[in-house]
Amino acid sequence: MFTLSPLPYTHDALEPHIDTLTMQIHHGKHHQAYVDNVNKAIAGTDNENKTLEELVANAGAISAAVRNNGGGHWNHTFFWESLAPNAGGTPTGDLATAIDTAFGSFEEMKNKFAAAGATRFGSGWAWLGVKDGALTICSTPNQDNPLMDVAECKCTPILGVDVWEHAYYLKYQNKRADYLSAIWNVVNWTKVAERFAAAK
Ligand code: MN3
Repeated sequence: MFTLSPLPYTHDALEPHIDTLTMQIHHGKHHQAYVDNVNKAIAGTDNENKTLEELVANAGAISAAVRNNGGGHWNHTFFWESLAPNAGGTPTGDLATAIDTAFGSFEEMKNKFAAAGATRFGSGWAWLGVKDGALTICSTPNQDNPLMDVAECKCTPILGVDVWEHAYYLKYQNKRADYLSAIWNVVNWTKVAERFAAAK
């Protein structure tokens, strides 16, 4: 059975960019619910002993409950680790070079990522990932991600940002673009660079 890991920082650590109450509800209630519901979905089935990565990779073939809640558990775990206090800034090294190669500049990458998040109708995620050795940007609906068999876009994600209203509504209300602009202040580029090195 899966359990909810503590956040890798305190609930108020991402202030003022992501507010404390949002972090408390998002991690303690929303993420906890995905964990509880994926556990319910696999209890007593052949999928009970599969890893989360195995469930996600086969989510479409298994069930809607595993797709939504296994995806939700994987995505949120990935999201918390993608962020950090005293983070942001600009990527360096091989990642910075790959961003320039794929998008022209860091600013253009941010614009394209924000557009992917802003144009996702309803709920979903924006992703920066590696495909065929190069960086790519896309978005997925609901709790899908680019590792799923049913993914709208396939890649190895290195950064994922939640664009569900529950991720930003208390502070940003309907202004998803403002949230997507503020998020760059708390992106953990050290972590993203580690994932890039592993993926390429
Ligand atoms: Mn969420």
